[in-house]
Amino acid sequence: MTQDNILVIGAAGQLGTELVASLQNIYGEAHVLASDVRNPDERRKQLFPRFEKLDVLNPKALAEVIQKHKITQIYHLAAMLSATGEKHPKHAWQLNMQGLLHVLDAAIEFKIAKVYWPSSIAVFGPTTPRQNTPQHCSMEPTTVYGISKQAGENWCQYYFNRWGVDVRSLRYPGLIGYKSMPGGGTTDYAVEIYHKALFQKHFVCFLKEDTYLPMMYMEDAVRATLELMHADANKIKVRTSYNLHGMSFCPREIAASIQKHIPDFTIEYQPDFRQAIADSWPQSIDDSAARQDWGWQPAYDLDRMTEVMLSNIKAGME
Ligand code: AKB
Repeated sequence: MTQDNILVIGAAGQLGTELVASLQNIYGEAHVLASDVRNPDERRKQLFPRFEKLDVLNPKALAEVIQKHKITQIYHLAAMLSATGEKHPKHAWQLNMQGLLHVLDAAIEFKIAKVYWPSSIAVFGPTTPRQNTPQHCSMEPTTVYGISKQAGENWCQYYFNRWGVDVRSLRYPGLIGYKSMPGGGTTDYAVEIYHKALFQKHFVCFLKEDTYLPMMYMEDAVRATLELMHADANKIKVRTSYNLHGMSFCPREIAASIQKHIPDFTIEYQPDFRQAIADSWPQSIDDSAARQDWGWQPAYDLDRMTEVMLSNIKAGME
């Protein structure tokens, strides 16, 4: 059996930082190459013993990295998220779409065994059923991020059907972890709130108190990603992207969960342009296809996540 060599593109982001560590545990540090458009900061220098600076919009550079490191699997995570995408729509489209196409073309050219590419609940829109959103339903995304993810899902399916590229994907809900901060998303409040609760005991929320959104603790998200990637190819029936559910809560409920540990924590609401994005997204997700096809089962609920988030952020402060 040939040794797998994994390339993670966009490794310095919120998901990449955690996924790289899990991939290192499975494949060994020597076989996981982290890459990002920027050089790593001091902390990530320690986390990424093998690193290449790489702009996925440069297909020649991508080809060189793949050949130099004999890459057999690619996790392509680089993307501009929903809120930042609305400020730079053309650039978001270019990065999210062209980046994916470069990776899929490279997968054909260099016979990459497996590709992972994240999609998002942002593929859904106002005409989508908002409760228990089905795997297959109306999708009319309102953000450029959502449009790019929806188009990307169809490209993935097309490359699989036409050229047999084994590309797999999950529609992530908002991801919440303590190891790194997200950047430019609409669900980011649910990470920031824990830091503000511990450091300032007060949080100004950019969404209204009763805005329910699908969310997931990072450990569940990383496990889902690896379970999908390690499933037998014949079990993967969805070649666009799988719905994935962890939990569903609103700002008022996450604040109440934090108050169980920090009773004097307070929250106020000042909704901004991200409210309209959140209002266009589902409140909860039906992920029965993922459960049936490759056995998905989330482990964390809101209170368990709150405990882990607060204790780990606190430990980092000491
Ligand atoms: C965002 O808020 O843009 C992301 C997402 C739901 O994909 N976290």
